[in-house]
Parts: sequence; C-alpha cells; structure tokens
Amino acid sequence: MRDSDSGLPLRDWIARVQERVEHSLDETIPKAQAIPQRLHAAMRYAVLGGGKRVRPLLVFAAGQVAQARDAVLDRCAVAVELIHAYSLVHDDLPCMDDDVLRRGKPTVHIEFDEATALLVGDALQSLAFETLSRAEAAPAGVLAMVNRLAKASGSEGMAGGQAIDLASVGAMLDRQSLEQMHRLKTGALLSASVMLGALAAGQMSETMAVSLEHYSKAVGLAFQVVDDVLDVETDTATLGKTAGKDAMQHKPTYVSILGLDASKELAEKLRLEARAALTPLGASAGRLAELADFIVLRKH
Ligand code: GRG
Repeated sequence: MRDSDSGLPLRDWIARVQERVEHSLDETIPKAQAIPQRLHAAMRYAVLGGGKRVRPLLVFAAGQVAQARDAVLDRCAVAVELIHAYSLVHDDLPCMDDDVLRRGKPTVHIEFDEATALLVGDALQSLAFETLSRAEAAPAGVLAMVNRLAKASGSEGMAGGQAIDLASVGAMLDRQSLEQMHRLKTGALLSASVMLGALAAGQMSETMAVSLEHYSKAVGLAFQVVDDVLDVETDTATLGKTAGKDAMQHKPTYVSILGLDASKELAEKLRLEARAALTPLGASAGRLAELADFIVLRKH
C-alpha cells in the first residue's frame, strides 16, 4: 500500500484493501473458461464478490507493523481468504451446517451441486498453499508462512474446531470448552492472518511476535463472541446468511452460556485487551487497533 494510504480514514483504507484483494483473487483463481469449467466457475462463485475480507485486512495491517512488501502481502491475503472461503463452502454442506444462504446468495451446493461444492473446497485449499508457496520472499520465510497456515487450518486448528463444533450440537459445553472450540475453529485462522502479515517481512522481533500473538488471540475470540451475538440480534438480510441458526440447531454459544449482555461485555473486554497488546508496537500498529474496533463493532 502507498505511503499516502496511512493517512486514510479506516473506511477508505478498508475499501482500498478490499479492492486490491478482490483483484488478486480474480487473478489467482483460474478463469471460468478454463477446463474443468464448472469447477472453476463454482470456485469463482464461492470466492469473488462477497465477504468482508477480514482476514486479508488483518494481513495488510500486520504487514504495516513489520514493514512487509505488498507483493508478499498479496499472496498471504489471497491464501488466508481462500482457506476461509473453502471452510465456508464445506461448512454449508448438508453433512455439516446444512445451509442454503451465504454472503447473500445461494450456497455453492445449492447453486451447483454437492460433489462440486466438495471439490471447490478441496481445490481452494490447494490453491491457497500453491499461492503462498509462490511468494517472492526468502525460502525460509515462505516455509514459515506455509507452516503457520497449515497448522491453523488442520486438525489442531480450524478443522479440529469444526470437529468439536459438530460433536457439541445438542450438548452443554462449559465456557472453557466453548472457548477452546472457537480458538480452533475461527481463532486459529484469524491469528494466522495476523502472523502471516508480519512473517511476510522475513523477520520479526520477539516483542513483535509476543504482542501480535496476544492481539490476534484476543481479536480471534472477540470475532466469535460478536458472531454469536449477531446471530441472535441481526436479521438474515443484513447477515447475508441464515440468522438464529445457533439456537435452532441447539448449538452452545456465548449467548446461550453467558447471556446477551455478558457476551457483549466480553466482546468489549477483548477489544480493549487486543488494543492494549499493541502498546509496545507504537504507531505502526494503528490499523490493527482500528481493526479490533471494526471487528467488535461490526453489524454483520
Ligand atoms: C469445514 C474445515 C471446515 C471448517 C469450517 C470457519 C468454519 C469452520 C465454519 C464457518 C461457520 C461459521 C459461521 C463460523 C462463525 C464465524 C465465521 C467464520 C463467520 C464467517 O466469517 P466472516 O464473517 O464471513 O468473516 P465473510 O462472509 O465476511 O467472509
């Protein structure tokens, strides 16, 4: 991003990053005319033209702290968004959350078919790692980024969190187990997005690593607490996905365990914790601080 971008109001900076990421994603995913056309069309349908791009925003904001090069950040941003998109496509399948609406349009298995949706997820995951492996950075740095993203996506990260989530339907989880599930299911990829942005610079001081890990954990959990609140308080049209599903499916959530008010208080506490973790990093972490607000105060 240009130097002049640092003075932009948050809303404009977000729009600029979103536009940049949209372009990179468009370039990365094979065109719909490329064989196999139906799979590529479905991949593009799943990824392009929707979503807040929160994970890429975290990549670019963390990249500012570490002074990483934009060309490397582009690859990281694409990689985390492709992993996220794959998880949404698979999550919406009948064998998982069984949903028909995502980002305001029919889910991939409804628009296409189940087998295609399965392959879309598989192919997006592979494309994420292929993209990251092509980052123009020192090999050791690229390896560190690939390693972090793989760990965040696998059984000790997002896929593991999803397994716990599926097993917990109808069960009563205590607060600690709920937190562990969310730290894996959504927190791990959000944390990885922050850390990839910093790793993109090729080096990171101990202070930076500690601050960013702390920040990303707080923001990752805050994101989920807010997601639980929005599921109760916001309508389907605003969310772009089916509202009220957690209660409908008897899923344990922050709202069901703590109640609405205590969940909101927790989100606020985590927002402040995330901001405080950035103190040692000074002004360079300004965008990350603003993103903590954006994530907690969002309306969808
Ligand atoms: C299938 C391995 C596998 C994992 C799925 C992340 C996930 C695990 C499922 C998504 C289900 C869900 C609604 C989780 C709550 C938090 C979340 C990831 C919400 C959607 O993310 P946003 O708000 O979505 O960043 P957009 O559409 O803005 O990108």
